[in-house]
Amino acid sequence: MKINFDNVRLERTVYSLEQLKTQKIPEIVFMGRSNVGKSSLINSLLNKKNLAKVSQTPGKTRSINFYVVDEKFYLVDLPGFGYASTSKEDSFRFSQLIQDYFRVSNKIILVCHLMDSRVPFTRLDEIAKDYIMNLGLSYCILFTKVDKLKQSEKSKLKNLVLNIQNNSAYDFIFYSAKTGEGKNQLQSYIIKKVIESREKKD
Ligand SMILES: Nc1nc2c(ncn2[C@@H]2O[C@H](COP(=O)(O)OP(=O)(O)O)[C@@H](O)[C@H]2O)c(=O)[nH]1
Ligand SMILES: [Mg+2]
Repeated sequence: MKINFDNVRLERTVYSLEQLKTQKIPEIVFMGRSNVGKSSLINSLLNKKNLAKVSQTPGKTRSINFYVVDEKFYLVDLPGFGYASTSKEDSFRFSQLIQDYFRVSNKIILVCHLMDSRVPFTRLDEIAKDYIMNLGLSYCILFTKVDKLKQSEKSKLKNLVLNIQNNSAYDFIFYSAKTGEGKNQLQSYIIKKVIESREKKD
């Protein structure tokens, strides 16, 4: 199967539970802390300049954006979590909308958790990761802005992940929206997941 990642349209922007619909094609979710590089990664993956807005003011987006990619899957762009000048880290939880989304949707085939390569596994990331794990969803980590890491730092991060994976192994990909590193790998990975989901259905 081929997927033309260039062929993409924003189908819906959702602000509340009432606007959520059950989907006919699989959904792949992108989530991460604000400023982690999510918009940049989405633009890079889909070969677009400004499909997802790259903003200088983190935490502004409160909606969920549903992009249809080549009519084969939804790329679901969740609001960045964890940014609120008033909230303490420990009181973090996903916004009501995000929780509603995970409760209502039954078409999620993969959750991509974006983490900043330079500051991965923050407390917020751990909480978000546990949340997804508890839902039993297929999960992977996209380490963003990897162009900012030295080779030695990259190896260190790789070893760290391999060490903490223990019995719940998950995939991870190093990505740079700046250099395009990881783009082909992520596209192939997504294609694999979409194919697997189709096979399961039959
Ligand atoms: N060097 C580098 N900078 C990046 C990369 N991805 C994003 N950035 C920068 O990080 C900042 C936040 O990016 P953005 O995509 O808006 O993050 P979002 O808030 O998670 O959507 C911007 O200044 C981007 O230019 C990357 O791969 N490499
Ligand atoms: Mg963004």
